Amino acid sequence: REPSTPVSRGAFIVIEGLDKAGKTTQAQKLCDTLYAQGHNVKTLRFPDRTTPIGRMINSYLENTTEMDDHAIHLLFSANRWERASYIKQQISLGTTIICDRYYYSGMVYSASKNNPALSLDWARSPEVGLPRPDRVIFLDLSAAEAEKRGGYGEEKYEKREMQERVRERFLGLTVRGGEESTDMTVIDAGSSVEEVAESILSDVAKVVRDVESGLRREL
Ligand code: DGP
Repeated sequence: REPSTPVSRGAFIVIEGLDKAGKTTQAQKLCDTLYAQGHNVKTLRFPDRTTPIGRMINSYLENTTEMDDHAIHLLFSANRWERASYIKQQISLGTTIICDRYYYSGMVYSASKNNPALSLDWARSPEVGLPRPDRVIFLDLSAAEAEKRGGYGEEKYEKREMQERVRERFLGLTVRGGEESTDMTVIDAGSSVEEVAESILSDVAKVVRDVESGLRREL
C-alpha cells in the first residue's frame, strides 16, 4: 500500500529585542499573516509568567523578591525548559511557532548585569540543548528611542544603562561566531509598524518555505 505522506515540520521563529522594541506587536502580526496564508501557527512568549516558576520570575521583575543573579538566571532557563517538549511536539506536528523572546534574552540580560561572576558563557550553559530556532529576528532600537516609546515602567531592567548594555551584547551575538549567531537577522525597529512587519515577513517567509519543503534540518 501507499506509504502515508509525512507531515512537514513547522518552523521555529524567535523575535528578540530591547524592552519596547515592538516584539509582542510584531510576533502577533507575523502570526496573523502566516495564519492568513494558510500555515498552522502559534505564538509563545518567555518569560511565561503563568507557571509556578514564571510567578517567581514575575515577583523578581516587579522587585517584590530579591534573588541571587545565578539563581534567577536558572529560573528563567527552567521556564524555557518547561516548554521545550511542547515546542518540539508542536513543530513535529507541522505547527510553526513564533516566540516572543528566548534564550538570547536569557544570555544577554544576565551577562549585562555587570556581575563578573556571570559571564556570557556561564549564562549560555543551562540553555544548551533547548530546541534551536530556525531564525532569530533581532528588532534593533537604540535605548534612547526605546525610552521615548512611553518611557519605562517599574520593572527590574527598565533602565537606560542596562538597556544600552543589553543592546550591545545582542549586537555582539550577531558577529560573535559560534552556534547561536548563525541565524540572527537584525531589523531596524525604528520605522513604522507596517514597515517593520514587512521586513520581518520577507525574511521569515523564506525560512518557513524552506522548512516546509524539507530543506532544513530537523530540530
Ligand atoms: P517581557 O515580558 O518580554 O517584558 O520581559 C520581561 C523582562 O525580563 C525584560 O526586561 C527582559 C527580561 N528577560 C527576559 N528573559 C530573560 C532571561 O532569560 N534572563 C534575564 N535575566 N532576563 C530576562
